[in-house]
Formats: sequence, C-alpha cells, structure tokens
Amino acid sequence: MEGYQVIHEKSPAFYDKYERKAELQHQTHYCPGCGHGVVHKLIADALTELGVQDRTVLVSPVGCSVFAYYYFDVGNVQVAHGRAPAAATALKRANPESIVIAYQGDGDLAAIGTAEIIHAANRGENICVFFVNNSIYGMTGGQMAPTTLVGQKSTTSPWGRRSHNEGLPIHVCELLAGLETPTYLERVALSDMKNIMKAKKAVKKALQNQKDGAGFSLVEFLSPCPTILKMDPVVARQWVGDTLLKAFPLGVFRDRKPELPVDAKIPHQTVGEALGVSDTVAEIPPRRHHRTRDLTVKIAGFGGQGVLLMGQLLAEMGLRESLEVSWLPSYGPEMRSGSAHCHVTLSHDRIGTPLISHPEVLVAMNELSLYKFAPSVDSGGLILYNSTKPPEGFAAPQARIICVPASDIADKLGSAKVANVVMLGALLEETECLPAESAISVLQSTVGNPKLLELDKQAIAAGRDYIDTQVEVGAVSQPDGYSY
Ligand SMILES: Cc1ncc(C[n+]2csc(CCOP(=O)(O)OP(=O)(O)O)c2C)c(N)n1
Ligand code: SF4
Repeated sequence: MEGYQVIHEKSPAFYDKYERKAELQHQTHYCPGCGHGVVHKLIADALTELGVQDRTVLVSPVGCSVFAYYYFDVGNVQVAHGRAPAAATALKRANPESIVIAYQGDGDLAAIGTAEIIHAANRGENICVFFVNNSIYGMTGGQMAPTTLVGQKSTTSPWGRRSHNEGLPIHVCELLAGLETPTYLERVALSDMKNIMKAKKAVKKALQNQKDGAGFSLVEFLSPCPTILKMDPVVARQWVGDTLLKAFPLGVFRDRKPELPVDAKIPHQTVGEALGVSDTVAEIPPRRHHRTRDLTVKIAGFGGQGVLLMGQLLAEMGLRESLEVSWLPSYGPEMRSGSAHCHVTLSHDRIGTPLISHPEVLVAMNELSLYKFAPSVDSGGLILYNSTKPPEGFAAPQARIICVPASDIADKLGSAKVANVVMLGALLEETECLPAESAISVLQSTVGNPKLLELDKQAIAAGRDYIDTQVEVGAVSQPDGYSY
C-alpha cells in the first residue's frame, strides 16, 4: 500500500478464512482483550519463523481455546478436558518428526489435567506445552481455578478464595521444577509490551528445543480474562501486571537438558525384537463386495428421528464389507436448536478425519436440516429429503435432490420410527454404496425383537422400492455399478 509500511500482518500460520460461523470468518471468537488471542499470535509467528508450520500438530483443550483449530493452519486435534499432554505424547511418539503443541488453560491443565501434565513432564516428552493462566475458568463462566488468587472472588468462591478451605494457588512451573526431567520451564506475562516480547522469545525457545529434540518445555502465560474478571481490557491487562504477577513471579524455572541415568541408554528394540517374533503383520486379503463405493454422508434431522442410529447402521455395514469407516455424531450447540446430525465416511483408504465439511450425500430428515446443510453439499452431490416435494422456492443448485417421503412410508408400514430405515434403503438403492443384503445382516445382528426386525426389513425394501418405482428416471441418474 503506497504511503504505508506494513508492520503487523496476519501470520501465514493462520488460515486466511476462519471457517466458523458465517458472520465470524474474519475474526476469532475471543473476547476483546483476551490473552488467548495474543498467545495465538506469538505461537503463529514462532511457527513461521522456525519454518515448522507444515509439520506442526496443535492439540487444543476444552476451555475458551477449544476452537484453536479454526485458526491455526496446522494439523489439529481437539481432545477431552485436561488430556492434551497425553494426546500430545501419542502424537509425538507416533510421528517423531512432527512439532507437537499442547495448548491448555489453567482449569484444563492444573485442575482436571493435573495427572497428565505431571507425568508428561516427568517422562520428559519432547513436546511444548503452552499454558494460559488467567486465574479462572473462562469458558464456563468464572468458577475457581487452581490458580485463582487468595481472596479472589469466583462463582464457586463468592466470598473470595480462602486458603484454609480451598488451599493456596498452585504454581505449576515451580511444581514441575521439582521433577528432574523437564528441559525448559518459564513463566511470562501478557501485562505490557515488554513482557509480551519476552513471552515471544519464550515461545520460540520452547519450539526450538523441540526441534532440537531437547525434551519437555512449558511456557506459562499470565493472561487477562476481562470478561470474567468484569474489567475493561486495559484494566484487566494492568491487573495481570499489578496483581497476578505478584502472586506468580516471572522467571525461568528450568533451562537445561536433563542428565538421564544409564537406563536411558538401553538400546531401543521393537516389540517384535524384544519378544523374538516377527514385526510384520501377515497381509489379510481384503474381503470386499464388488459394489462397495467410497462415500461421505451427512445425516440430519430432529433428535428422535434416529439419524444417529442410521449413521451407525451405515458405518457398521461398511465395516462388515471391510471398508474403512467413521461415524461422527454431533453434540453441542446443534442439540439446543433441536436438531441432531452425524457424519459417516465409507472409504477404501485410511480416513484422515471423520469430520465432513462437504458431504457427497445429505440425508435431510426435516426442512430445517435441508436449509441448514444443503449449501455445504459437494457440487454434483445428492440430497435425499424426507418429503414428497422440496419446500416452496427451495433451490439446491449444486446437488440433485430426491424427495423420499420416508415418514409417510414408515407410517403406512405401521411405525413412524422406521423412517430412518426407509431412508437407509433409499440411500443404498440410489448410491449403490453398499449391497442391501449387508443392511439386512447388520439389522439381524442388532435388532433383537423379531417383529421389529421384520418391520425394519420391510422398511429397507420400501425405501429401495420407492427409488426404483416412484422416482423419475432422468431426474435420478442411477450409477451403473461399481467394480473393484
Ligand atoms: C470432563 C469435563 N468436565 C468439565 C467440563 C466443563 N468445562 C469446560 S471448560 C472448563 C474450564 C475451562 O477453564 P480453563 O482451562 O481455565 O480455560 P479458559 O476457558 O479460562 O481459557 C470446564 C470445567 C468439560 N467440558 N468436560
Ligand atoms: S471468557 Fe475470558 S478467557 Fe474466555 S474468551 Fe473471554 S476473555 Fe478470553
């Protein structure tokens, strides 16, 4: 830009567009003045400067930073509350060339995840832990954290933390410094620019350590959480410098490569070598039906319409046909709006992620799901909609839509509950992704009640029949078979 010098720009380690909610794709979800945004920036800059973005995996926690995977353009894994160091251990050991980061809040790391962090540090795992200590549980609305200060009010200590009742704050760096194996432990603060620059160096050093194979590094950031502390961003930042920092002194608590005892030098053997057996697993010839086909499917509807079960049945069928399969149910905010959905992948190759952003097939069991998910269907994809006709004015330009009145058919069969199985029959018939006999065999082994089993068999047949007899040929181009 003429007349301007670019001093700060978005790091290439961030995605250009954050694929979150439609109106929020240019910004993070963090509150104004939140320390997480600053720490993200420091990590992203360091990844770029060290040239390791392409081999980095970030493990995001449960807490306000749960959505870090929307921002960092690296490998991303989101784990259960407190388990980031354990997951990071597995990722690093499975792929030693990767740079693995466990990103955690103080509730996540120092409360529910106390065991994981201590043991990962004690094993000297060659990972980086970035620990954001804002003295409170942010995401859940301000409960007391292990790092909450004495006298500090929280929703679970409305009188202020009392040492005789809740104990004293836990100093994580000092605690871990009691172990022999950690390589680098430093506490920094996001209280002012000078300290933020020190924090930047600490992040880079931790990542460099990992690059050099030096062992376990943890950087603790004293960080503002203006929203929960009910302060404006500037005051919250000052509070970190004036108050939090006094209780948590800054400094380097460890900076040396650990001297490992002799047993660490025992040469590594594979399990096979140690047991004197072959490491190579005998090739099991694949047992695949000639009609199996790769497919990504999103199934959506109201809670109670059996959309999750339909996905499970499909995945189980794929499994029995020796395909790689994944089934990912959706919980969370979607449940509150009354809808549920799941993602199913059927594949001849290993599946990278169970999350499907652009499904080849959408099964929409109600109108809400149709409107919500149709825009994301892959171009040239297929929508199976539970109705006799699309809603007035609805257009899905990039996909074919086939209306299957599964609920009506199920009603006629005697139970509205089998609408999902009718739709399964229609899906199998239309896509030929799996043989219908495989659906029967899965139902036979999962449905105990003989009457219900009979009904399910009829429902599968009715769904297939509807596609074959009621759907106009031309609007519904049938694939002409798949042979492998
Ligand atoms: C097993 C489990 N227990 C409890 C919760 C509820 N929970 C979600 S986030 C959170 C605390 C997060 O606080 P912190 O780690 O300090 O992160 P912040 O939100 O402040 O960044 C809790 C208790 C959960 N999601 N899972
Ligand atoms: S609640 Fe606190 S930690 Fe969470 S995003 Fe807002 S400021 Fe950040």
